[in-house]
Amino acid sequence: MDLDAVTKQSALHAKPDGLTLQYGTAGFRTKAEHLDHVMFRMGLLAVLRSKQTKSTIGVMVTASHNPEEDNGVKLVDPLGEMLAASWEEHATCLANAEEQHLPRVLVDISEKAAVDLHQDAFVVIGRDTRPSSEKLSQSVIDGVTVLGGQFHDYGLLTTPQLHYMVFCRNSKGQYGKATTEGYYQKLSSAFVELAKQAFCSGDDHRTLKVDCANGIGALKLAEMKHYFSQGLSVQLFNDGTKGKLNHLCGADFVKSHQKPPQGIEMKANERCCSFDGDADRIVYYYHDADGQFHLIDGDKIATLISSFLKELLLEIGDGLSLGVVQTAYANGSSTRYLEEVMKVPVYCTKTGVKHLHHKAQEFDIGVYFEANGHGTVLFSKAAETKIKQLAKESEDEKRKAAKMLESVIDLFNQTIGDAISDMLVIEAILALKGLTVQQWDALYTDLPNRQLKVKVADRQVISTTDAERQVVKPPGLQEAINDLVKKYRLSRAFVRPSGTEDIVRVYAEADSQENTDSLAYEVSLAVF
Ligand code: NG1
Ligand code: ZN
Repeated sequence: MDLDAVTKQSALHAKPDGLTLQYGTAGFRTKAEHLDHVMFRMGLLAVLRSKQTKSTIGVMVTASHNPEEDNGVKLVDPLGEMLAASWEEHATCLANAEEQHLPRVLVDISEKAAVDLHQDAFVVIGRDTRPSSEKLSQSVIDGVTVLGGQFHDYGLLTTPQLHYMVFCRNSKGQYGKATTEGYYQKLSSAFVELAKQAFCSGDDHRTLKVDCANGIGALKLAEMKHYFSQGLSVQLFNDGTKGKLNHLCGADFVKSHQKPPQGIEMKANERCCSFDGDADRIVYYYHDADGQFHLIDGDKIATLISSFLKELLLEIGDGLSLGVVQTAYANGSSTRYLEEVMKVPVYCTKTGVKHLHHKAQEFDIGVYFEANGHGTVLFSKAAETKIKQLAKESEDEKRKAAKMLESVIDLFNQTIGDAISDMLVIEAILALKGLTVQQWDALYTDLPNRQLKVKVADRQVISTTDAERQVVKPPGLQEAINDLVKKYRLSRAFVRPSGTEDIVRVYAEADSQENTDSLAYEVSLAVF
């Protein structure tokens, strides 16, 4: 490690005095103008992580659904998953080290993590469409090169595309080709294969309106749509040519305001969906004939997918286990439906996909979704092998189901939630099952729910347990919440500090929207 060179380069990416940031739920996120030093240092860290794991590491420059002025960065581990928790601590130490301590912190991390400094390093970089992203990703590259790392800059990519690239490179091509072309081909051929079977059963050609949040999803979907046009035509809205990123549009806006995005023309009963700013989340929705808006969120997506998978698993009859993973934000009706009607085991983890992802890995087939539309399905190696074998050897219905599952495995981005991949999965399932968006929506009725944000002096004074459903500190707060919840029917409420914004989030459910809103408001007063 040439520490003198690091010190020299770092002076060009100097840390503002006194600024401290934390590697949170989705890496570092704050105003773009405060992030130059963080980007440079994450370039350094990616090289160390690459040397330690002897694998390609990814660095994604994005702030997802945050306003356009923000930015962020996260590292992607060898299998395309989120950075290991122990390295999140290293990331926080490195980002917050004052200039003069930087060399010592680098040496400390290398020693603590037993990094072999003679090992080669390779880092791949992607970025979203924010105006600040190009310059910030150049700072990442400066960090990589000053430590002698090799790199490939993919330029503009969706977050899940970068995760895909990392896994492809480390699985030596087994997962797919590490190019956007490879990604488009892998997903599209799996989709077209499934769509063909739906057309056999008489479904017409499908169309879908997509709100792209004025983000990267628009560029990538525009490139990709020709690959799967045999099975689906997509019409893009909020494609970034006019509006501002995530402003009054996108999955986060639709989910949190429970209303349609601006900039999309919706006709009654027409299926529409929204991506978020880096295209790793998706929600569906429609207007009914009375003009009422219906949101189909991550919970209903998980329900559709798991009921489809469960049917196929029954068909192949091979005893493979299926589990669904949610967070405390999952609507109570979805949990009840999955457990009581579908008889599928459901687990609750802390917020943040890394927690859901790890839990989902415990099953042969693990379905995980956050209510906000971030999720995917993981297939264990054993399940994949079994399914492939049945697709070759078994007969008739069993073989058909196994072949369908084989395509489904290819269609999911198994590294992380992916709006494009999830959209194609959903479209394929709806076509195969001959379901309209209304029929899908009618699987169960959401309990009225409300999310509020509360600004407090220090959000970290709140700590939680039981997958964030119970407050431990400050004392008395949980008792106060319990008392408020008791006042309403079918009610539930919890609070937790956000990992991506400087706020405390309040969530409430109850029997009517009016009661839910009162409960959420009363709980937010208790938080002050
Ligand atoms: P925080 O800010 O920690 O609640 C939000 C989302 C998460 C996850 C991350 C990363 C909610 C309630 N929280 O985290 O689910 O998606 O952003 O983008 O939607
Ligand atoms: Zn996102």
